[in-house]
Amino acid sequence: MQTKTSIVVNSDNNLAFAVATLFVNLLETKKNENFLDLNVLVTPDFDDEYIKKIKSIEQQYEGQCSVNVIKMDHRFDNIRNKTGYITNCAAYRMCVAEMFPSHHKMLYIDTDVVVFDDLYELFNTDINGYYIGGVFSIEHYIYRNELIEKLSIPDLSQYVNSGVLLLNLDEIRKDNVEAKLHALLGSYDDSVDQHIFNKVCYGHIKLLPFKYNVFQSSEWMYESKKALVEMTEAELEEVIKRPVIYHYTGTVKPWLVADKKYALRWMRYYKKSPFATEKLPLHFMDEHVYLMPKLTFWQKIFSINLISNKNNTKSKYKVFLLGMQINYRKKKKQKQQGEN
Ligand SMILES: [Mn+2]
Repeated sequence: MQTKTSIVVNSDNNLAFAVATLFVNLLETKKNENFLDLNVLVTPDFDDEYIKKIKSIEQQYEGQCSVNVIKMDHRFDNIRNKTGYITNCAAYRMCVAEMFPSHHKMLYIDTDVVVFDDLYELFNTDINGYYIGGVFSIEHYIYRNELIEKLSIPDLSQYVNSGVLLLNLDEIRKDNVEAKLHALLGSYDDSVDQHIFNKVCYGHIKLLPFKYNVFQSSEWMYESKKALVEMTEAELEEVIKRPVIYHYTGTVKPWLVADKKYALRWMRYYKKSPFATEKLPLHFMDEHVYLMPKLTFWQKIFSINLISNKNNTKSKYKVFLLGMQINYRKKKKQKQQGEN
């Protein structure tokens, strides 16, 4: 049976390569019978060359997907945004019902993710009676008292991360939810869209399994098992061993830091994307850093490094044990030969 999954992302010029990488990632991990309806809402100044490149994925994976790039108008250019790291186009996910009038349902995904499995099961989740589906943000639970007050909501039991949102567009249209979301833009210094979604949609949010949005910034909670306060052992195991969407929440992205978890997997999809021949626009990714082999256990304990001086005229070996340099040279003979 053929299935169809509708996905929407957003982007400005800086992250065009990440859109293409995500689309390739989705196409490489999808089941054969699942057709992908891929859409991206972009800033009004989005480069035409980038549009061509992103559209070319349709030919690259012929018959498996459709790719639409839609330019937004200027209405969000000047919204108040004090976050410093979230861009204004984050607000575009508040326009999906408006921009796709013939769709009933859509899956919004951030571009700072790595996807490990077909997403039809997630897309097909029953969200009748809800505006949105999302994954509970365990790290926000730490600030629950502050947040409950700030957002004036009864509790934080359904506070979701807005990087993966299953949007019930029929329900959103029926209650004019997008106008309510827009009205609150600029209200919070530490968030562009996430607080607003959680405030406006409170009581209409369906919690989705944790594996659909595993947070990089919550790694410490998974590792220390503090996450068990909010999830079961089985859910935690799924998050660690079988994530479906791994999300680089925070400022560290796989195109910036090569040794981050799953960053090489991200790089593999980037290399298959139409942006592979370009230098990454942000220039933070040093090719040799990501090609550098991981040190083995024994290499970490014992290593011999060739050290050159500045002008490369002299080089010598240094031996390290447990990261400390070992001085292996014999003591210099006291008598100075041939000097006098
Ligand atoms: Mn994100």
